[in-house]
Amino acid sequence: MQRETTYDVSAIRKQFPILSRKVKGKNLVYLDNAATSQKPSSVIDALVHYYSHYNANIHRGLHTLADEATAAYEASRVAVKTFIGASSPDEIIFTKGTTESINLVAKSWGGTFLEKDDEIIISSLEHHANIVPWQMIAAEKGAKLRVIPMDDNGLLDMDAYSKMLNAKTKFVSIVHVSNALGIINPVEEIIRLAHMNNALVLLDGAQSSVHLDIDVQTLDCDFYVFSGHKIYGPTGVGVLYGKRHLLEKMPPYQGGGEMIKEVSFEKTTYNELPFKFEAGTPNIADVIALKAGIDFIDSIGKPSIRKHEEMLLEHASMHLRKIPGLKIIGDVENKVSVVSFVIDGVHPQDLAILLDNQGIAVRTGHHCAQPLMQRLGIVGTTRASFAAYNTIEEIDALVLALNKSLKMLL
Ligand code: 7TS
Repeated sequence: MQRETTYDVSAIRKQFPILSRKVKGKNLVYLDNAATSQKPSSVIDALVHYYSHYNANIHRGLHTLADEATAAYEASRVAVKTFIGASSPDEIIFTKGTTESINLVAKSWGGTFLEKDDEIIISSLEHHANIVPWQMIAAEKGAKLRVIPMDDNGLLDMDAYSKMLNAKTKFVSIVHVSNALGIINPVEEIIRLAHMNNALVLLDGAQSSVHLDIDVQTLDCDFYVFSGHKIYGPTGVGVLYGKRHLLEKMPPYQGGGEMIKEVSFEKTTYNELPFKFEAGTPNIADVIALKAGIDFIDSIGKPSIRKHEEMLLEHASMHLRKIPGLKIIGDVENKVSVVSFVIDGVHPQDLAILLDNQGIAVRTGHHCAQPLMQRLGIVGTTRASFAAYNTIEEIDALVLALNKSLKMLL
């Protein structure tokens, strides 16, 4: 039997309570998954179960509840390790999210190893979270931020990149998949060239972690970061993966409890990995529930989800292209299930309001990628992004609602 026939989208939808709600009297059509995915009952239940049955602080108390909470917290670390193919759970640091993970690396690694006139490379497609922390540390250290240019379709200029690499290049921080356009960057080649030049590479996996099979050891990236809330997990928890030998050389990001071995007023010795980077009481409940998000993905399998999402993307792109004046931005071969578009004479914000009135949730605006919008010469786009639970009927509802909205706007 073929995969498509075994993909039971209605059974998947039943696992997401929010999908049965109405918005403005209409069935919710949630197409803003690149901002945050919805949560299956298993994730919601994991939160409730933790608070109802074994809420305790971890790694500290010698009592049953603390032992259970510690075991569940550490089980989540092991699940993340497997999810991205790291070699050890010690290389998995829990943070608040992608933003905090990038800030941690910029401050801790950059603060220690960057010197005046060193160069950091990012790309034209970055989310602000992978621009601002590097600008901050570059200003502090007198280092320089360089940007890989792209063509009008959003494809990076790899020739320009290879020419940019030089003896001063210390770090390359690149978005794996663009949040605004869905384009998958050629990160294997970016990493290979950076390493030939002795520069380290961080991959911003906020968008890739949910769609693509990730094996950090095969990719050979030095750091990989992502957010739990975009992979069907809760908000407030994210991940920093780093190669052990790099994390070992980096100083702690914050000081406090848990990250120490021994403290006196004269001197503190730091704890081992990963605890060195997890100062204070962490976000125990959300870390535990993150495992349920990963288990949800594993229960279907990323390749099956990807195939379903590709079918949705193809269907959406085909029908959107037929709308007069509509242009898909980043309409390239190698992308995930995100479709970003502009329509002649229509402001994305006006469109979003009309779509919301019809129960359809999409994202409009600059998508926290203002330099990308400037490069494209647009104020923003309308972005529909698809997840495991979306259906062909929802895409058709989007297309119908778009045509209806355009009649009112034009
Ligand atoms: N990097 C990328 C590529 C992202 O897509 C996002 C969030 C972040 C970093 C920041 O993640 P956070 O969890 O720390 O906030 N992207 C989006 C988006 O596209 N719409 O809303 C949030």
